[in-house]
Amino acid sequence: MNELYIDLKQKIEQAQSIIVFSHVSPDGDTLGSNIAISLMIEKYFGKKVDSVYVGTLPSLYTYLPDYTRFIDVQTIDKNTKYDLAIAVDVASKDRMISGTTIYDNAQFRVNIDHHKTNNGYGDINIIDGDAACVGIILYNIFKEWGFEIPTDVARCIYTSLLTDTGGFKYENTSPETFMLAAELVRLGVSPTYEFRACYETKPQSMVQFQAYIISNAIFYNEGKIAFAKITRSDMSKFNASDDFTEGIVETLRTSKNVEIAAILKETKEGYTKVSLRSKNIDVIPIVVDFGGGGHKFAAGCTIKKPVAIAFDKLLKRVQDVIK
Ligand SMILES: [Mn+2]
Repeated sequence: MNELYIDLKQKIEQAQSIIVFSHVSPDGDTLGSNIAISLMIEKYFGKKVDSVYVGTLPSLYTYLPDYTRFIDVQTIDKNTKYDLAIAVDVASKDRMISGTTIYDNAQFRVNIDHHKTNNGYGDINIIDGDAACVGIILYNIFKEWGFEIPTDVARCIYTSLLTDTGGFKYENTSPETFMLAAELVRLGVSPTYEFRACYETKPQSMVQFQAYIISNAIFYNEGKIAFAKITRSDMSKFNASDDFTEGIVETLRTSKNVEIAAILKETKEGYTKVSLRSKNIDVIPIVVDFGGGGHKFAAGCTIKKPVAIAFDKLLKRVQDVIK
C-alpha cells in the first residue's frame, strides 16, 4: 500500500478531533471531497469530523448528501487546536483564508490535492497532479484502506468527478475517469439525477444574469480572446450571489474562435478576481504573473487593482500569447 495512505490512516486513528477544510469559492470537487472523507472517517473510524467552508457556501450543491454538515470556519474559535486538519483540493494554504490559522494550529496537517502548483504545505502531502479531481485520489485511498464505499460517499465523489471534468469533457477526462464513473454508478449513483441536480437547477435570475454578462463580453484578436467584466453593480442589479458567475467563462469558450476566455469579477474589496479558460494554451504562466495558479486550461488569480485597470493589464498579457 502507498505509505502515505497508511500514515493518513494512522493519523486518523490517533486523532480525537478532526477538521476538514475546503477552499474559498468552493466548487463541486472541494465540497464533494470534503463530505466524502468526513463521512468515511465517521463511518469507519467512529470519529466526529468538523467539515468547514470559508467565505460563502454555494446553494448549488445542496443536493449533495449531508450538505448541512458544513459549518462556517468563522464560528470556530481561532485558538482551537485540532489533532488533525485535512485540506482537500486546496492548492495553496492561503485559499483557506481565515481558516489558515486553525489549519496551522492543528497538531498534524494533511494536504490532499491535485493542483500541480501545490507546494506541499502539509505534514503529509498526497498530491497527484495528474488526477482529474481530488475525488479520484480519495476513492483510491478508501479502496486501499479496504473500505466499502456507501452510495452517499459515491455520490459525493461523482460530483467531484463530474464538476472537475466539466461533465466529462475537459482534457483531464481519461480512461481512468470513465472507469471511476462506471464504478460509482455501480455503487448506486444515478448520472441523470446528479447531472440535473448540478446543471439544471439554476434560479431564473441566474440564467438572466449570465445572459446579460455574456452579451456584454468583448472579443479581441479576431475573436480569439473573450473578456467579460462583472461589477458589484451588475451583481446587485440581479441580486446575484457569488455562485451566479459559475459557468460564464466556460460559455465564452464555446465560441468557435476563442482560444482564451476570461471573466474579471469585482470583489467586495474593489479588487479583481480573474478566471481564465483556454482551449489549447497553457494559461498557468499568465496567472502566475499575477500571483495565481490552477490548471493548464483552467486557472485564476486575484489582481489587487480595480476591474478597469486589471482588464487592460490582463488583456495585454493574454495578447502576448495570442498571435
Ligand atoms: Mn479540484
